[in-house]
Amino acid sequence: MTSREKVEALLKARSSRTSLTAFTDSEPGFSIEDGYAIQNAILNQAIQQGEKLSGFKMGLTSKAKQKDVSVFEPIRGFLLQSMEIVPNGVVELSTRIRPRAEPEIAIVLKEDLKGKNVMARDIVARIYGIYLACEIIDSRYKDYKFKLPDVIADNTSASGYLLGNVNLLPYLEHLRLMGITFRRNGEIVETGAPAGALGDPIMSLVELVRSLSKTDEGLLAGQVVLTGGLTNSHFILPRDVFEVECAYDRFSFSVKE
Ligand code: OOG
Ligand code: MG
Repeated sequence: MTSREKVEALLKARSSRTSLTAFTDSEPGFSIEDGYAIQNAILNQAIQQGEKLSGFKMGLTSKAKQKDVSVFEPIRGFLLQSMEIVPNGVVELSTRIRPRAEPEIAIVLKEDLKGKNVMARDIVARIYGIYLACEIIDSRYKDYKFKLPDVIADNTSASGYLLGNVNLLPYLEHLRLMGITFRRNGEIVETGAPAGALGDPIMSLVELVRSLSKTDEGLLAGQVVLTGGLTNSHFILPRDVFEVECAYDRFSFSVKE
């Protein structure tokens, strides 16, 4: 399969809601670089169709997530404005294949930042906001079975995201060890802490900015960064209500057929 065919296959999987087998199954030489080239082609196509880039996501930054999909390296994807769902809003199943949800922390900078030697303090000096978040992922591969290059090509399974309304920046000092609960229909299904993401969600931004700098790109003020799932993700089913909560914020979403 050519790169173009892979792009088309991923887009078609999404629009027809039928999953693919991972490219690496039949093409063991398919590389991480090939994966990012496909992810970029998908982003460029979305931009050409009038979509707006709203930020980036880091994935597989926690042990819980890495074990779940048997991929042990952080990855980067992009977010589009159209993927954002308002807090306490509705997540639609009709445009997705087999979505799952995972609690995360999102960070927004107030100043642009780029550079391959960026440090945590460079991030901290530029934070505008820190938000409780939830990501909706939806692998375009059957049963979430993929290797690193495949999941990168599939924009790291990105499908949607919600951010809470409370800016947690005043509590930065307590962020790493601030407990988070994840409830499905009132029952706790996961508990976690922001430290789950590379020890500190700030380190996810360090990784992201360093990774963007390889192609001389950077993170822009106002862009949303999802720093990575803190717990296992959970399948979302019709009529489910999920809630994410921490000491200073909580929001929910309901799931519609
Ligand atoms: C890959 C996406 C990983 C995260 O936060 O770790 C991710 C997947 O689980 O399908 O979004
Ligand atoms: Mg995620």
